Amino acid sequence: MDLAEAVLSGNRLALSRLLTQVENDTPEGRAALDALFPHTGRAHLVGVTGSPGTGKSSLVNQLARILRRSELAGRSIRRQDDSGALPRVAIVAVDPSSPFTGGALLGDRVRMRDLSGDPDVFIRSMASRGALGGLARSTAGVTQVLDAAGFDLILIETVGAGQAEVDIARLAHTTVVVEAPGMGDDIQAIKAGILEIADILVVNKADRPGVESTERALRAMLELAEPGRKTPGKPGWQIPVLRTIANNGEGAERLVEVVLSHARHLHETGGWQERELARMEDHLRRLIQVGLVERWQAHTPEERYTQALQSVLERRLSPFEAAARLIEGAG
Ligand SMILES: Nc1nc2c(ncn2[C@@H]2O[C@H](COP(=O)(O)OP(=O)(O)O)[C@@H](O)[C@H]2O)c(=O)[nH]1
Ligand SMILES: [Mg+2]
Repeated sequence: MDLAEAVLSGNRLALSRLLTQVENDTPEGRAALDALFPHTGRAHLVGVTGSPGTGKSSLVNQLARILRRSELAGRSIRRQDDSGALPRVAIVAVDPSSPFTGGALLGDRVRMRDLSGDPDVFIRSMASRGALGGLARSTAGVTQVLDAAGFDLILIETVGAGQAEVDIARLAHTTVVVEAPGMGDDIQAIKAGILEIADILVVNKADRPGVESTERALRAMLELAEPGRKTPGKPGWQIPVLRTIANNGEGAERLVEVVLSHARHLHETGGWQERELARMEDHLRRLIQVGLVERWQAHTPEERYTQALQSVLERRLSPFEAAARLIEGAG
């Protein structure tokens, strides 16, 4: 049995192995992704993003716990397959400082203990490496594998700090942006442009002073942003601003409900398909870009590149001229 088949049959070890292959972009990983792709498209991808320390990991923990708790699941949280089973949950932590990584702090390990041992919860940390959209690409691959492996909800934690994170957030059907009081006067996420991709805003650490002013600032931002909103799948969705205390789980149930209702909203309004289109377009464009650059690099001797760069430095060629020559010469 090959890796892809083993993953489809629910083998966790095979799943871990394949995720490593996909992260390293090996030929075996690519082949398995090709084989698994027809089995994808069922999972609800939920991005959880925000500045470091806002409580994303804690919140993701709470969400997973709630989704796996039977007394709560009695409401609307069931698998789509009529089995009556609880949804299977995967967590992908792209945050390099995430407690899901090997160097976890003691407190973080304690937090994670609630989830470990549940065979229907799978936690994976992404190594934070790779240039040229590499991280976004491997995250896309990892979520595809988890989707094919039958995880209903895939929670993707990213640090909202730059374009790479915005790109990763774009993978999600539902994006939760997490803020916390006292993160400075101007809200961090706005600087990163991440508010534009938010479907749900969370003010975590609602036990801390300043929660009202953070919430007010977010609402004011929403009012300003609303007219120009062009993100696919948005129509008719009022971006809610929720308060949570991820430490003790307060507000987390409500957040789960809102996340699930966002998926329902997308399905009912056709927003899901729009998002799928946008997601796949984004992914495909990225693969083409990376593939073209890789091909160009393989055909361009390093010296040609260095010489062209030198010519630009000496003002003998403009950057445009140099780029054009390098691209043409690459055949
Ligand atoms: N007071 C308070 N602390 C919190 C809350 N949520 C998380 N924390 C703490 O904030 C710190 C950072 O949390 P973490 O989940 O690792 O944040 P991340 O960097 O966004 O993933 C940890 O020490 C948490 O225990 C909260 O709602 N209230
Ligand atoms: Mg974290």
